Amino acid sequence: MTVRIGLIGCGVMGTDHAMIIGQQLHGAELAMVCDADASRARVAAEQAGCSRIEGDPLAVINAPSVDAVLIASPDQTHGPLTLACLAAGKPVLCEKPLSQAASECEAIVESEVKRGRRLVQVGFMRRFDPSYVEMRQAVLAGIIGRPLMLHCFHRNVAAPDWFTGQMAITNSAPHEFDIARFLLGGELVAVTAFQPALRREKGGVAPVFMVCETAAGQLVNIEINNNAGYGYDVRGEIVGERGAVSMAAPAGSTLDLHLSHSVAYAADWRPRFAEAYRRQNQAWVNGIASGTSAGSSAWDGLCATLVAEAAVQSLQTGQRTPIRIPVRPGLYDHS
Ligand code: ISE
Repeated sequence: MTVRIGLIGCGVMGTDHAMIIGQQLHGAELAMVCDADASRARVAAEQAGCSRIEGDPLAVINAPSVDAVLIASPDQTHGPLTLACLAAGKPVLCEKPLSQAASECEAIVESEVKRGRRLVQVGFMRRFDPSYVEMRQAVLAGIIGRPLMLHCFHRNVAAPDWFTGQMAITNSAPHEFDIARFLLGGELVAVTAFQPALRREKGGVAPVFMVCETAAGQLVNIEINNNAGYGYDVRGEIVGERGAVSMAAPAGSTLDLHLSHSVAYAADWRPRFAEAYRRQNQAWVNGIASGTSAGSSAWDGLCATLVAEAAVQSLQTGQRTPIRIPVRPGLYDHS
């Protein structure tokens, strides 16, 4: 079976997904591409040998020639388009976040529970990153003892001037919210968010620093720094009662020159997590072909958005803010 994929959104991530589908996946093809800008759609489609361009996302979702949908359009469209995929009975891989509003995530969960099977995978690709997988395996094997703390850095080179601390939480930080749940195997139940003072002339968004507490009494600190300046740098370390396990970022080479030894940073998340995206998308396609599901579910998407909403509230109030996670439906017990 070749899974015929409809792609919605041809910005930075959509274009990258088109390349992955066309050049790296087995058992899938790009059947239709949609973007409001037809020229962007054509560029993305050409990377995958696709000739079907569409301007209406619902036409893609409901097309008989499309078996599954990949949503890579702007964040605020993710919820409604995912609901439209469920209404059409089509498997969907939705880029993170599932929605910026927990209420939309809840509607998606409710729709899936009524249907009685998972159709939604959320694009938290770090669960497929080899380094994070090894860290999770170390926790499951008990190698470092009971995990006590998780330290997370998430640094981008630069963000546009309109990028805000709230966006750092709702757009960038969901990766850490989801990977913390994946690595520690539990829920986040409270969050306190801070920002350091920047020199006025510096401009741009200041880093956001969060301390999350888990239901098991562990601590997770998360630095989101969208204007780090030096490189795309994501790090993680789990500290246990007997040891620690840290992420090892992939490096193609090291350079020895002028009395220095160096490793280059990626410019952004696409090269840094290229293998994670490939594995995530291949797992999605394999799941569709075999009638199973993979990766982060709509429930995981809801939990990440609930954490984000609480973190935004904490940043606004300066208070420690509880995260109210509802009872998980049985549909998601083993996903
Ligand atoms: C972007 O959407 C991503 O998913 C990247 O992983 C993250 O580093 C970046 O900050 C987000 O804007």
